[in-house]
Amino acid sequence: MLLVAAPRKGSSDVGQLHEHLDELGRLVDTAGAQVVGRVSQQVAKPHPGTLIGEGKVEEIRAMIADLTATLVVFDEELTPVQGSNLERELAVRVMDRAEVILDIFSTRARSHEAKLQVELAQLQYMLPRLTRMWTHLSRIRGGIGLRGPGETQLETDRRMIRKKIQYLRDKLRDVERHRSTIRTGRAPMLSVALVGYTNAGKSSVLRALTGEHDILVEDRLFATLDTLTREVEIGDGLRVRITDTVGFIRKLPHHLVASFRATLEEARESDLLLHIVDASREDWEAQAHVVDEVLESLGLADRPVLLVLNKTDALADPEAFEARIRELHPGSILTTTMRTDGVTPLKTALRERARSSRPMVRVRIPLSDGAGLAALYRMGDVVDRQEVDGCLEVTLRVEPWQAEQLAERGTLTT
Ligand SMILES: Nc1nc2c(ncn2[C@@H]2O[C@H](COP(=O)(O)OP(=O)(O)OP(=O)(O)O)[C@@H](O)[C@H]2O)c(=O)[nH]1
Ligand SMILES: [Mg+2]
Repeated sequence: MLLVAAPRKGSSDVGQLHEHLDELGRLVDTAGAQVVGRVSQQVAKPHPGTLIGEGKVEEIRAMIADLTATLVVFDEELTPVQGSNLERELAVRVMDRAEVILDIFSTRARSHEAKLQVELAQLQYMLPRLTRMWTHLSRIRGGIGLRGPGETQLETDRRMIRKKIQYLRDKLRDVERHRSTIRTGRAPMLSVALVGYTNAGKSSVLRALTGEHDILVEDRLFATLDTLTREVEIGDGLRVRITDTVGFIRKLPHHLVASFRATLEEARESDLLLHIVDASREDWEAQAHVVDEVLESLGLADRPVLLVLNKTDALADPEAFEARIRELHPGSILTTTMRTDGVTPLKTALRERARSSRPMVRVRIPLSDGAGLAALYRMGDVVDRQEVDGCLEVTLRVEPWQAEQLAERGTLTT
C-alpha cells in the first residue's frame, strides 16, 4: 500500500504533511494493510480528472511496480471521477482517507446501532461513486446518447441502494426514539459527555473516574464506536452521568458524522462537554481545532465545554506546558490517567459544576418547626434563612428530584 498526499499549495496542510501522512499510515495500519511507500505533491490547481498532475501519476505507477503495491491511498478526498480515473491509470485499487475510515468503522462496529450507522454511511458514500463508475463504463461501451445495458443495471442498483438507505434511516430513527425514552426515565443529575480526537484518552478518563477496568482502552484509532454511559460518584455524595463517545479525526467523512447522529445525541443532551486532548502531542492544538470544527458541524458549538489536557505524564517539559496553558486556557484542567490521583483535579471541577447545577429553592416552614429545619439542613446546602411574615424562609441548593419532592409537598415559595 502506497500513501499519497496532495495538499493544496499554500494551504496549512502543507506544513503538516508529515503528521497527516503519519496519521493516514496509522489509519491504514488499523484497517489491516501495510504501508510500503509515500509520495506527495503540492497541488497548485487540482486536476479535475486525477487531482495530481500527469507526471506524478507516472511516478506513482513506477513506484507501484517497484514496491509491488496493490493499493494506493490518498489523504485528500477524491471525487468519484478522480477515483475511477486513477484506478484505471494505475491499475490498482485507489482509496481516499474517507473510504479507509469507513472501512475501519465497518470492521469495528459491534453493536446493532453502530452497524446500522456505518452501513448507512457506506451506502451514502457509494451512491454517487456507483453512478460515476457506471457512467464511465457506459461511455466506453455505447457512447453518448446510447442506453447500454449498464444504464439499466445502474438504475436497478441505485434504486436498491436508495431503498436500503431509507430502511436504515427508519431503523435508526427507532433506535433514537428508544434512546430518548431511556433518557427521560433517568434520574436527573449533571450529565457530561466526553468528546475529543481519537486516541486522546476519553475512555481512559472514564475508566479512571469509575474505576471500571472492563472499559475498553486501546492504543489504536477508533477503539470506541459505541457510546457508553456511567453514573459516577465524584465525592461529597455527588453523582454525575458521564458518556463516552466515538473519537473525531481530520476529514471525518461527513456521511459518517451524519449517520452517527443518534450516538452523538447523548452529547447534544448533556449539560457539559469534556473536551479531552492528548497534550503530549506536538500538534494537540491542531487536533483540538478539528474537534471544535466537528462539534460545530454537529450544532454543538454553543455547549459549555471544559478543556481537559490529558497525558500530562508524557510531556517533555511539564512546567513550561502548565505555565503556557494557565495563560492560554485558564479554565482548563490537566490530567493523566497513568497515576491514581491523576484525575483528581477533574473530579474537583466536576463537583463544583454538579453543586452549582443543583437548583436553588426557597422553602417556608413555621418558625417553631425545629425538626423541619433540621431536615432541610440534612437535605442540601442551606444558603440563607430569614424570618418572613411570621415564617422561616430557607434558601438552599438541593438535587433536582428533591426540588420536585418539595414542590409536591407544596412547601416551595417562588
Ligand atoms: N501516557 C499516557 N497515555 C494515556 C493516558 N490516557 C490514555 N493513554 C493511552 O492512550 C491510548 C488511547 O486511550 P483511549 O482511552 O482508548 O483513547 P480514546 O480517546 O478513548 O480513543 P478512541 O476511543 O479510539 O477515540 C491508550 O493506549 C491509553 O493507554 C495518559 O494519561 N498518559
Ligand atoms: Mg475510546
